[in-house]
Amino acid sequence: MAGSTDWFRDSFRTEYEKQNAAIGRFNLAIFGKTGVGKSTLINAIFGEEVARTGIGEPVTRGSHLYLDKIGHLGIVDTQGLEVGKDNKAILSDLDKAMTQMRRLPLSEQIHVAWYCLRGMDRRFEEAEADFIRRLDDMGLPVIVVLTQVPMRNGHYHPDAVLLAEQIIAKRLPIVAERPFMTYAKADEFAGQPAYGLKELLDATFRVAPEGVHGALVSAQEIDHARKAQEANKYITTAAASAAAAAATPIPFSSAALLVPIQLAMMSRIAQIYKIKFERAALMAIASTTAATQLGRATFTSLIKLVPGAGTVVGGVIGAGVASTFTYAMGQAWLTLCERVVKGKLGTAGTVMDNEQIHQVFMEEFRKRIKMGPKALRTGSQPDPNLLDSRKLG
Ligand SMILES: Nc1nc2c(ncn2[C@@H]2O[C@H](COP(=O)(O)OP(=O)(O)O)[C@@H](O)[C@H]2O)c(=O)[nH]1
Ligand SMILES: [Mg+2]
Repeated sequence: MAGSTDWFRDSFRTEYEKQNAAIGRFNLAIFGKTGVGKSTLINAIFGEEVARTGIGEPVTRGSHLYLDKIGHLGIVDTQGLEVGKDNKAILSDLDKAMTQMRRLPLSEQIHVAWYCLRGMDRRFEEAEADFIRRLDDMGLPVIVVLTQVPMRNGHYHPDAVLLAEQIIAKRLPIVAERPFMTYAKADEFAGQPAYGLKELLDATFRVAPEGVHGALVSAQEIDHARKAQEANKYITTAAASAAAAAATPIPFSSAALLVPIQLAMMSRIAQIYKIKFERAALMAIASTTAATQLGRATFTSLIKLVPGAGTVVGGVIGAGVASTFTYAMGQAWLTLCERVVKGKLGTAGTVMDNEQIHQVFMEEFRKRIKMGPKALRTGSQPDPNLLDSRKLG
């Protein structure tokens, strides 16, 4: 039945859009001369897609600063102005932009600045120190990044160490009071692996406002543990919401009331893993629809698999079942998203891939409902028994 799939897609889209807005955007300003490796660095941390997009739009009318929005990431870059040559113009444009942005929501402001220098390049000039001090004056946390620094046997190239020492000696208002050494793209010929990216990302997290951490978790592609942690946070929230919904004094007789909660959770997780709507929708349909029932969404009927669900009189769901059901859905979906992103599963859409997606999802789902409330009680999961007794009381 095409109808039920359409209904599913529409509901999923609504939740996906809501979550998209809720996650917001992390905006990074990046400075450094042409060729130091800014684009390479951005690509290494935020993915290839960033490079393929356009130059963005001026942050304010007539500004030489451009904001390029790529999902939950915003990159503020200079266009037609060169750091070093045009510092005055850049800082004046930035000052104007920062003042205007102060009145906007957090996601529309600039949160962190990376000031990039090639580790092997040259001396650190006083003009650069001034530039950095001005960024700090404007309220921007500044991270100094030394790019393309060769490293061997745990030692950085001595030229880069000298440069770093020069910078440290200036006692600038920079994050960690020192530059971050990086090599963004492995050089196979030189046998130089990439390094320093995780440290740079961690430092960025430390100084980025709490309110955009979720956006930064989604935007970055190198720290999967952070993604899983963020996803688990939302599964916990959704399981608690489901339990609360089931525990309200007005009894309901359908699992359908849990659907918006679960769709919100699934869209949130999909976006944490940068899975676009079209793909996520295909995955969700394939997950919850058996190939043998082509086109017939079984999203709500999965609840019958939860122990205890079948015995409830009149189909009224208890808080424990609602919570276990949602928790299992979330964990199965998380596993699926992780595998898809790591390229361990094909793309949804073909019969073969749909079958595989369905199998992975169901296997994980069954595993989680068996662990059920017991798994929920340990750790920080909501206690379904507690919520159950609240319902009875
Ligand atoms: N192997 C390697 N090449 C790099 C690295 N960083 C930059 N490059 C190269 O240096 C050149 C300039 O880098 P790019 O990122 O375009 O500099 P941008 O002008 O600051 O954006 C390109 O050819 C990059 O491939 C790096 O970490 N490793
Ligand atoms: Mg570039």
